Amino acid sequence: MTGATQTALRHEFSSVVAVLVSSVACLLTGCAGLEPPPNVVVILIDDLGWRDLGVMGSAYYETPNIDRLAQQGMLFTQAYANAPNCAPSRASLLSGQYPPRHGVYTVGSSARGDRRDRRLIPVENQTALGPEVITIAEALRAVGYVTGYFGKWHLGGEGSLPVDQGFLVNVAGNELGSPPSYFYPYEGPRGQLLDLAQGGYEGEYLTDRLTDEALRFLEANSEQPFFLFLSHYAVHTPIRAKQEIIDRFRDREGIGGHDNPIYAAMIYSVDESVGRVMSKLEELGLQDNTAVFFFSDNGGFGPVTSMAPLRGSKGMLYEGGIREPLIVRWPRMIVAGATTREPVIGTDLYPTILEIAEAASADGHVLDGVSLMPLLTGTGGLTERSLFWHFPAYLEADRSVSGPWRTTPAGAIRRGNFKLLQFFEDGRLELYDVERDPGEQQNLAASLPDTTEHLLELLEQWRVATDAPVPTVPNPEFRRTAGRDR
Ligand SMILES: [Ca+2]
Repeated sequence: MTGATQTALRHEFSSVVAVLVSSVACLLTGCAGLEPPPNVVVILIDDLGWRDLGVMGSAYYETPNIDRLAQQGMLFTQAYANAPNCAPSRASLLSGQYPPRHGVYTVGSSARGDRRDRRLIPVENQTALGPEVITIAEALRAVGYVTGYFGKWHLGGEGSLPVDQGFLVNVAGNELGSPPSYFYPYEGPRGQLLDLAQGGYEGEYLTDRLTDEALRFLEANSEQPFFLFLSHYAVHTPIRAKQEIIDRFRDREGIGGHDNPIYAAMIYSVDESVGRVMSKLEELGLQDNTAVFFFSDNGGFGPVTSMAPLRGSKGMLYEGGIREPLIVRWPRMIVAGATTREPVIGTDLYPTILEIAEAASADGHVLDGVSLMPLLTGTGGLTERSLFWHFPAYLEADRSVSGPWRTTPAGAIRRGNFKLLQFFEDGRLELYDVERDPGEQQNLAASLPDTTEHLLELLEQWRVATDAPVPTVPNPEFRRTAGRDR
């Protein structure tokens, strides 16, 4: 017997022993150690409002598949986006970091609206997520996951695309924040979704097509751990949907501020997408070993939907601009039908997914969120903490707002039942008990000075710790006029 043969035999013997040991462990523990790593699916909707689902209380929109997802998993009723609009919220979701760390504070320019209405020079904005940022996809790649991105990216073009940030596959993700068209061939004055320019048919709808592409990814990768990020362009403007579904809502009476049949049809198509993803997982036998996250990037668009009783809409740090439906389904670990009121935030997804995949955070990569596994598994709560927002930018009004702004530069903190907003133009403070007063109607800043001061101190400390720039330089072009003074 040669030395090499002896070594080979020794190896064989030790693998036999390993199998025996794990088989005994299997008998004792129910084979947990032998199950393949769980798959992770994130379904991110664009601009879906807090109440835009049946399970969140809409009596107009129809979302049977998403409602079922909630019944089979855990529903978070106080989940927050990291920002009130698309790009920064997405940058935080993918990086696990608050905006001051990655520099994406808003969409496009921070100096939006009429320059004469801006009292301050806003902080410069970064429109792409820097390639040095280690995304959740890169962290999962490091432990062998196949990663696929489908749909809206909005975090930069060439050099900053999903394929530059850990995704092996990218379909239709680019610098665009909304689709040039919702119908094949997805072409309009602002460009085209080139990845989808082939292989479609007349009348094909973008939400359906992205789902087709995502299902193909699931089929192709069902034998190995995968991370699917399905990022629908829906339900962002342009408000366009399939006629046969619009007709379903056409004669239905609106209720609770929900009354737009085209928007309802967009949501309905998103719901069908969720249903098809779940059916495919079941068909592949992966429904129990896949953790599915359903979330949105910011509050609903004021002119088309209502977040009432919450105040505000997309583009504001009031609850209507940042509170989101969040559902997590993972039968292996999560008790079906659970609901939690615990305040959580987009940056919590990164560490939660790391824990699910038994992956580690890269050295030196700061994570601002916490893993939600104790909540999901019912094994405990989260340690008391504060949630923070930093929006040093201007956003012009939409049709749902009077005056020039949805927001002027502002920051916010949520701790316990309280939320403090600070507006940088004049230092104005607003304190709300969002448990008792989710509509943020009663400003308690003057009546609860100790709480106000405490939260302001925590907010300022956080800005120092994250090196968050606050706009302070007056805008020389500012003109106080009757029409514009607010
Ligand atoms: Ca958005």
